[in-house]
Amino acid sequence: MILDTVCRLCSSCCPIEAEVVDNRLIAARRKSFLAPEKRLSCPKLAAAPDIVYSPQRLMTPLIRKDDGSGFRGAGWDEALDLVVARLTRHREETGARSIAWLRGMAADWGAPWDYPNRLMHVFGSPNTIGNGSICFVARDFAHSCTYGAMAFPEAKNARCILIWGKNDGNTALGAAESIHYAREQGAALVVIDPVETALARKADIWLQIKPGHDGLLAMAMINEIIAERLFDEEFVGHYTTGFDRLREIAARYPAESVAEKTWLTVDQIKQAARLYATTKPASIIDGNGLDMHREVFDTTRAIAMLRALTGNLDKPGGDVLPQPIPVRNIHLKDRLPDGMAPITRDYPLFNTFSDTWGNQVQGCLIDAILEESPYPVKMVVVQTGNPVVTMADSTRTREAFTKVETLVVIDMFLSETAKLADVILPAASCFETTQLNRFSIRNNPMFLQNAVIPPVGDSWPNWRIVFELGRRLGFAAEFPWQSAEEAIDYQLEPTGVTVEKLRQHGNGLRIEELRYEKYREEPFKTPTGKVEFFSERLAKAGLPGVPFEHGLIDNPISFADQSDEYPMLGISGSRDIRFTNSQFRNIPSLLRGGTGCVVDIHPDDARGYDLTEGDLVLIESPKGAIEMTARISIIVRPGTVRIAWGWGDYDSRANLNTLTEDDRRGLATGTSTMRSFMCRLRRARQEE
Ligand SMILES: Nc1nc2c(c(=O)[nH]1)N[C@H]1C(S)=C(S)[C@@H](COP(=O)(O)OP(=O)(O)OC[C@H]3O[C@@H](n4cnc5c(=O)[nH]c(N)nc54)[C@H](O)[C@@H]3O)O[C@H]1N2
Ligand SMILES: Nc1nc2c(c(=O)[nH]1)N[C@H]1C(S)=C(S)[C@@H](COP(=O)(O)OP(=O)(O)OC[C@H]3O[C@@H](n4cnc5c(=O)[nH]c(N)nc54)[C@H](O)[C@@H]3O)O[C@H]1N2
Ligand code: SF4
Ligand SMILES: [Mo]
Repeated sequence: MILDTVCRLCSSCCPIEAEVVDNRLIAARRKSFLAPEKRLSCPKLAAAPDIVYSPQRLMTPLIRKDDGSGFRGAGWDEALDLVVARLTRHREETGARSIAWLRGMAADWGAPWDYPNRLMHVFGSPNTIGNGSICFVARDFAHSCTYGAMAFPEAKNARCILIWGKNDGNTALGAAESIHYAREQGAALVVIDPVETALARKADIWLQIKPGHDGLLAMAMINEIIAERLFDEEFVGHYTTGFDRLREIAARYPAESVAEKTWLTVDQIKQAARLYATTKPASIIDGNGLDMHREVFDTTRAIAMLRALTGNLDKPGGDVLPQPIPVRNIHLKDRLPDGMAPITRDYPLFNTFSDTWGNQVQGCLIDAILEESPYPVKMVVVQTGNPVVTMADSTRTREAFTKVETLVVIDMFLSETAKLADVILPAASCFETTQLNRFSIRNNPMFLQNAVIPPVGDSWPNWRIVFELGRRLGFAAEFPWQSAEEAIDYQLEPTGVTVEKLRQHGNGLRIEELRYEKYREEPFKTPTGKVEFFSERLAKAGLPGVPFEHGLIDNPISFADQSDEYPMLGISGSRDIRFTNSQFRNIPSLLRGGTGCVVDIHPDDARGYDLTEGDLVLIESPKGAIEMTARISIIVRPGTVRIAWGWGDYDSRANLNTLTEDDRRGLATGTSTMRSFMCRLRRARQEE
């Protein structure tokens, strides 16, 4: 049997066809607009049966033994009753807000995120915390502050594509297919990346930027486009506000003064700006290479402004504004007691820019556990995340998850985080779960993530765990649903669509015609109804009204730059097409002997540090040290190393986040320095 669903083995959410025989997943294939011979195939999806039926899957709930020596198996009743008892006890002792629910990215960045929010709100805690400050949500906030929503690059129809800190060939295959297609139709390609990726090799212009300095480049490009009058006067005149302020601030960042700081040449910067501004339509694909820097918010605001300046916003082949699905908000946030602030209260605009995305600055959870600031957190439920490996400053994060009085982890595997838990609840995989994911509701058309096989072992889908906890806590009225379908239908009611109908439209259901240039009929969803080059709201909150109007927030010598003691810049990457973040190193068909757990070092640096290919290298930052095998390579510049990401579950000595810091955070989004940071190298020992 062939069934339609959406893959959630990574956040790309590819629509797929699953082949199922006797309720067993046999194989799965991505759908694509390209002819079969041109389609990109995904090794993770090819390994889906190995993942789903891995002997390491957690099959029953596990409870830590009384003497602390490992876990014992338990039934769901016992495990859930224990979780409810702990929730109740901590609420009695230190208040409901001392309980937090921490969400990772995998599998269910969707409507099911709404379920824990609903549960926590009726329970009385504002602390459902996502990881958006380091993933794309900080960027989404920047787009939203500028023109009211996150724009989607329509690269397939673009004549010029700027890929800025994104590596779609490894991380988003649908987008990569669009880029290849546009390229075949003759589109120009500019890639801005400190690493020579496969896309960089194909580019007309590749800007090998100094890591973390994209904001300066964006401001210099804005300046060039304004100074040379290459902007779209009609669009800027009618649909934007704050142009003069932007012109004034951008003039402080001419290419001539920015080139050296960004490791680029004046010509390169001007050429890229001109090519982008004069080739229409053009789209900008911005990515996670811009995230995880403290300046992410201003950098990606400046990039958002480039789209508007050039009039590429909401045009075919440009960057299109979404037509979101009007689902019901089921968060019940009004049930929280008045004035109860979340632990992320220092980031009020980021907490509230979206009606349903909620609180994102994960680091605040660590402060609350370790320093009881702004107030203590005593119990954490981790759902679909592996914070001990994926959050900044792993040493501090591990300390917090060791200290917290009760830790519950909902996962498919025994991750490094799960190993610290008091209770582990086994989760069903994305192929065993029907849900609305974010991808399916952020824009038309809608797709259903459909359970194509039953849950493996005695695992439960995330939704069922949350609903059942809700009922056991006395909230049967708020969680009346006995199935995912019932809950989704309730949420979809305002749209007139049902799960049944979505199942009949496995290739997507559009509930509104595709429209471009919507701003001609309706205002942008910003306070002024215009694209905001200057934001009054941000200025009132003490943030720069125009990006970088207060200069760079970092002083030159900080954790994010080279220093005498730590002369190298470490780059967190690459995302390997075989793995998602910390996942799948336990799948032998994907692991292939650990290949890929390497640090890329330029030959000049290798000579300087007396390192050769295959050496085990000690990489040190002011926060800690890790070990990784050297690969000598010219894909990085001298002075920078690229360190493989996500290997902390496989080998804790290779956990990149041992090197990163969370001491200083971006003012708007609480983002810490995890993408590029100071470090130094030393030979650990010669490999045999
Ligand atoms: N230094 C550095 N740090 C980073 C990054 C980086 O590039 N460099 N990337 C950052 C980014 S962008 C992100 S999004 C985060 C990711 O951070 P996390 O979300 O913590 O990362 P994952 O490794 O994807 O962990 C997901 C966990 O969810 C489990 N899981 C998978 N599917 C399901 C499911 O259906 N239900 C349940 N309950 N569990 C499931 C997996 O087994 C895994 O243990 O890491 C961030 N941290
Ligand atoms: N295979 C696979 N797919 C994934 C994931 C995965 O782990 N594996 N994770 C998923 C998640 S959670 C996310 S958020 C997305 C992320 O997917 P992407 O946005 O593609 O992120 P990365 O591949 O981490 O980094 C993109 C590029 O940014 C570059 N870069 C690094 N630092 C800088 C910088 O300072 N400036 C610029 N301009 N570029 C820089 C890197 O060299 C890299 O080529 O992928 C999702 N898809
Ligand atoms: S890129 Fe691969 S793992 Fe990610 S959603 Fe698509 S098919 Fe799944
Ligand atoms: Mo992410």
